[in-house]
Amino acid sequence: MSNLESILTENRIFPPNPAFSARARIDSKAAYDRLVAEAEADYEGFWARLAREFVTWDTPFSTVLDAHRAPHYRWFTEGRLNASVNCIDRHLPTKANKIALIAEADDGSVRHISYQQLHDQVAQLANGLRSLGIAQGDRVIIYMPMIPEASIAMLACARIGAIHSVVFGGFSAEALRDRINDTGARLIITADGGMRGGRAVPLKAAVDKAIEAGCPSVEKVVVYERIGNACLTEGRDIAWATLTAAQPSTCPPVMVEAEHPLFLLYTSGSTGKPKGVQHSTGGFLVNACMTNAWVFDLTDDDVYWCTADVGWITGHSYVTYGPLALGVTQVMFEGIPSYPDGGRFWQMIERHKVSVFYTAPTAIRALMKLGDAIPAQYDLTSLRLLGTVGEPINPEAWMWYHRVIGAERCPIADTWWQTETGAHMIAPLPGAIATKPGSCTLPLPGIIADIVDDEGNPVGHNQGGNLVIKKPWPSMIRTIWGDDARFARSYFPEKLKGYYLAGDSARRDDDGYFWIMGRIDDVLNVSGHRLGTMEIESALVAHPKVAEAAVVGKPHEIKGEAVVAFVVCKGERPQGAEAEAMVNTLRDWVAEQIGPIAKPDDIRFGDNLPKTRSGKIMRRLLRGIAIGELPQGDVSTLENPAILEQLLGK
Ligand code: 7RM
Repeated sequence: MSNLESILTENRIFPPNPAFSARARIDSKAAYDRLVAEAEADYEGFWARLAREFVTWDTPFSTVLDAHRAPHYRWFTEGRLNASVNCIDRHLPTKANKIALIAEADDGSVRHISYQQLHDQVAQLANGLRSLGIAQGDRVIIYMPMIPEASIAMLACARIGAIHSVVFGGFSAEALRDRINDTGARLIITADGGMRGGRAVPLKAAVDKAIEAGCPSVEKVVVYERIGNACLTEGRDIAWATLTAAQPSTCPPVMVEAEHPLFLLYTSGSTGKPKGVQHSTGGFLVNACMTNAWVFDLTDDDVYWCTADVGWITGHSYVTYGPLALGVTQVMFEGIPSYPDGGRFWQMIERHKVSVFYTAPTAIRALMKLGDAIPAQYDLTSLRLLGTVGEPINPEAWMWYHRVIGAERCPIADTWWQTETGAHMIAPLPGAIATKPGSCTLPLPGIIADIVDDEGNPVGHNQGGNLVIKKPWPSMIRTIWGDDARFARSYFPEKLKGYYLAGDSARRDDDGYFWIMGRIDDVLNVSGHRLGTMEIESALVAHPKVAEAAVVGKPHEIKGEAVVAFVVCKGERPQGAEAEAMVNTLRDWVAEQIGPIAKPDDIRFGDNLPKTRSGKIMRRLLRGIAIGELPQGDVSTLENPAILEQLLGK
């Protein structure tokens, strides 16, 4: 890994906007440096201070970090708390009537829910769950559309100490069944359906199918009626409205230990069955609060909007738990960015006066492809900060986001983190850190990130290597549900000196800025040069006719691996002679942008790329297609399965 080469050069730099810094919590590079120094001088003291500042404890902790069972680290051991109290009850004395959720449905109708109303609804559902016999430690599957009741269900579980596992509403019955069975859930909370882009998503039908196929642990199903199509199975299903109707709107919270699992969230690895990532209550909340306060700089007057679904970790830390724990007003959106047209996001920002907006590079690129005229129709002056997450953002898309959406005024927080890390790890503090397009900048104070070779030794500046976190942090993964050995093997491999292995490759530039180069599994080896996929993709997307690109390797007799690029063009997909000409143009372009070594041997055009439901390109499938094989195995987590055939040319 130590000879992983970096070929991307990006020299633009954007200092913090002085107007932003003037009101930011962390307002200068010096303030950032002081926090880094504080954590360095007294690591446990630093985290203890933040844990007391951001989280309300019912019983204070005395131990900060317990490393006896490393890598199963424990944080804030004696502390007791309840996550729903932190997200709701503690705000009631001062802001009971403040709007917690502005929920816009697919059809544009809007509901406002105050913190008091949120409290009452969470309490009623929590009491309802109790009446069904659900108690501390029981697992509950949540399979819901992006409506307030999804967050309410999560918070109701947290209130009684039940462990929730949210399954994204776009997953199939099979994917759902696997997750139900791995958790051994006693209860499922779902809706009759959800609405996305004018079409109903039949959630309850998928639950029925999953249970029919065999989910022996499931006793009850709670069904929220969203689309007026609830079909209840006698003795097993109960309507949400029926369950909650007669319940009191107060519910004494269960004060759990800091290490009590708040939730499990499944994430698919490159091989093997999905991993149930287990998060704690105390440590998770500390980092969720701290990053919403520092990276998004959320304050009482903000209207915050994270477009992620609650089925992803981003929806846990940056929709349900973090923003509510800080007591802010947030927008929650059921639909999709392209419905009724590609102006939906910008229209919603104007309508709700959104000030902090957080979305994924895949959405930014898709909207960029539609041109500048659409966002220009809306008043986006309420925005003060933009964020991205999920993938490396190519400089081209970064610049568009900065110029067209942020009017060159809003800082961009490119946030690197993972399901396993629970919260942002490397991201700019926008009032303090200058940004560079395509870099997630510097580790947050208290996060000891580095880039090392396969033996755990630091590599030099501008050399690619393994991204690691050298010390435990509060919101880190605790284990893989039911598989401690896989947890240790995957994230703390012996040769790496006890560091947490993120599985990403990255480099640091001369200023110490981190540049993510892609997943380690995706690294190419062309004639002995190890190249990250991200840089070649970035060069391709910089061409004015290219909307999206994915790069993989395929075996090559002489070079070891050859570069294969899958490209989506702006406008129509080129065919015949036009495609041939475009192939030559792009090969020359890449050679010119980064050098002949990265020149694709093979370029294929598609209308789209195979992506996970959260928008990540599935390079594993593309590697199969590159050698002419229709991928075998589970493709149910794929957003658009039909694209595989097109890319294969079948
Ligand atoms: C939050 C989330 C994690 C993987 C991670 C990276 C990639 C996420 C960025 C990024 C470059 C970013 N959790 N990734 N954010 N790569 N820059 N800002 O996405 O568990 O679903 O995925 O996503 O490869 O390891 S996740």
